Amino acid sequence: MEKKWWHNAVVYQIYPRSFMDSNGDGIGDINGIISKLDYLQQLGINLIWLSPVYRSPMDDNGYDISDYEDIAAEFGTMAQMETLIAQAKQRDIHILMDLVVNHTSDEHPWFIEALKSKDNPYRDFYIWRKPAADGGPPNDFRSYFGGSGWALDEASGEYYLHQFSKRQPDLNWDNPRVHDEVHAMMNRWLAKGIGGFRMDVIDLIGKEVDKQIMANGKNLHLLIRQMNRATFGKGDYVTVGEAWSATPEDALLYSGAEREELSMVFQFDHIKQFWDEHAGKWCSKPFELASFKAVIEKWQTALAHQGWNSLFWSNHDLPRAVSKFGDEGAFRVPSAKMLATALHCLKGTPYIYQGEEIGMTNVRFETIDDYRDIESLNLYHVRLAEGVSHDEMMLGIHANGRDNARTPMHWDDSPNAGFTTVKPWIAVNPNYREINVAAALAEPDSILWHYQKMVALRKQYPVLVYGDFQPVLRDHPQVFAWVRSLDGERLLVLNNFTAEHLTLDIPPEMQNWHGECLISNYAPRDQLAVRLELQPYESFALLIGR
Ligand code: TEU
Ligand code: CA
Repeated sequence: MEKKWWHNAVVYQIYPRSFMDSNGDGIGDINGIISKLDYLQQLGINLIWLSPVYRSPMDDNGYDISDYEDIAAEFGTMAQMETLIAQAKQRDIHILMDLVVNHTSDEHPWFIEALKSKDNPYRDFYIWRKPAADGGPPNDFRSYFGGSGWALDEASGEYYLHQFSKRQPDLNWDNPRVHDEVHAMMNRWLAKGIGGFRMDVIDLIGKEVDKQIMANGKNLHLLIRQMNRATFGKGDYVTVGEAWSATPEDALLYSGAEREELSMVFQFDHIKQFWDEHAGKWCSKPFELASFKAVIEKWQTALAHQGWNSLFWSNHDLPRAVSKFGDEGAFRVPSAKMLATALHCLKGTPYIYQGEEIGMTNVRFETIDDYRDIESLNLYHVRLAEGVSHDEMMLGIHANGRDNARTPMHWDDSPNAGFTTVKPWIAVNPNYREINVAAALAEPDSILWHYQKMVALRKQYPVLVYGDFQPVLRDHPQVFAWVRSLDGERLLVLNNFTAEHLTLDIPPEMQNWHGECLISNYAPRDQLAVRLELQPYESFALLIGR
């Protein structure tokens, strides 16, 4: 496999609205991010995925863009954005901008023009259909944010498509003028010295609307190859596509070296597997290790020698990692460290979502009024109208609502967790007095220093980057273990995924394994034996001596 500069890099995702407020308006901003670059350099990350900071009416917190080449006033100015890019680069950190081109805001000039008349030159930048015979929406396609995916434009009597909110009209990627405009915009951002792009719902841009094929439409990969050749393919950039529909076969199409498409994709099998078939994320199934292991092994094996995996437990749309896969209570610290070791010892590019490195947890606001996320708010009302009880829906939002990830970052135990000096745009998680960066920096054995060590190990040990993945103890119901091997070097990674003390019988062929324990969340383990007594969530990585 051709080695890439970013193969041993770790990505840190920033949700600007909730990261750091520098001007006391309760909203995080670009100068706030700049003020924390030394902290990120100390953590050792080399890439920042920056969720949208572009001009936007913020119907979906910036994923509804009205100007791709201007910065939202509440986040700052283009000059500040250029300073962030430059100051990050000085610290060997490269910025991945969020590319949201499946849709724009309904305040984008293209859409404002399109609304003027059916023969406006920008009309065909969007997807219009005549009403159904009953005057209603053209078909029964549902928006991800509830309700119909079609909105009526009274003036023209036609409906436009919106897969997300009605203020996020979908762009028509069958229109080559859309390609040209987007490619030109991307090249202007690349010229500003960014490191690449995270691409929002990229699997949806090739949609075949009338067949209601939204994801993986027939032209999708052609569109991505065209984008590659017209923009980032000209340089050594990092591109990661969000693809909720992706299978391992799709991922090989997206990230195969000879494909000239993307560096990698975000796939969500390890997330969706715990969603209810019918209620989806609003009714989550309990975590179950066997099927979880099967999904991770599937992806590690499928992209073993071709393509490249992304590795993440959470992001700005998902619940907090330690709440979903670990323990928020007595074992929050060891389980958060186990999740760090497990993720960073798999093959692919690891992503750390802001706050994960200090073990931030989900939040449980009592009333729906404390929530801000358009998806949660919309679906709360939609499902209550369908007869779901308030309590049941609040359970769903507490478990999988997107605001779990969006409460302000905990910098210290001062009011509002040191995020802002005034009332924040969304309430702070009350556990900030215990869980915050200042406390973690002061505690040598904290989750934060564990992440820092894990990020550093990735730069030291090529086996962590390029080593083959081989599961061991496959049938163990509570332990997830594997061996990474490269050029005769072997690394055993063993994780107790439960709060139980476990007696683990070691297979004969592994009993004399010994070497250097690179990282652990309890006492280092530098040799195995006939049997191991594992602590709750115990995890270690053992570089097996030759
Ligand atoms: O997300 C795509 C998406 O489908 C998820 O938001 C979805 O709602 C799911 O329920 C996740 O929990 C991307 C962005 O990441 C998200 O923030 C935007 O809201 C969305 O696209 C529209 O741009
Ligand atoms: Ca601010």
